[in-house]
Amino acid sequence: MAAKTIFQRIVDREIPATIEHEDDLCIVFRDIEPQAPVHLLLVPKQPIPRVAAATAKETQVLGHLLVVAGEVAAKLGLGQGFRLVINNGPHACESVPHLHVHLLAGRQMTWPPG
Ligand code: DGP
Repeated sequence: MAAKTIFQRIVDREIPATIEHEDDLCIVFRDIEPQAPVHLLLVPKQPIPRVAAATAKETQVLGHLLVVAGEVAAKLGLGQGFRLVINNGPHACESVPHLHVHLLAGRQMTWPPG
């Protein structure tokens, strides 16, 4: 069996994290290296490695992550806006091979991203 990712270990409560939301399909916690005043990671409990590895079977959980992003943003009062990012592969600086959505907020973002 493949080794657990660091995010699977957070899901399984083997390592601590500041959790903002949890349900049957996903967990949302604070990023350990925040790039904005609010930086959350939305992680499916099912360990899909990355978007490029997702299949139609994962459609529900992937859509669920976006719905939860909006709900958590509302709960945290992020009415000024937020940015969602998914890094896929080396050119995008993916570092944890367990699909996750970054939610960044609390400052003015710039475009294009780096
Ligand atoms: P990415 O580069 O898209 O794969 O993002 C991985 C993110 O995960 C990065 O912003 C730092 C964060 N991270 C890595 N290890 C941990 C950890 O142990 N706890 C938390 N909360 N975040 C982590």
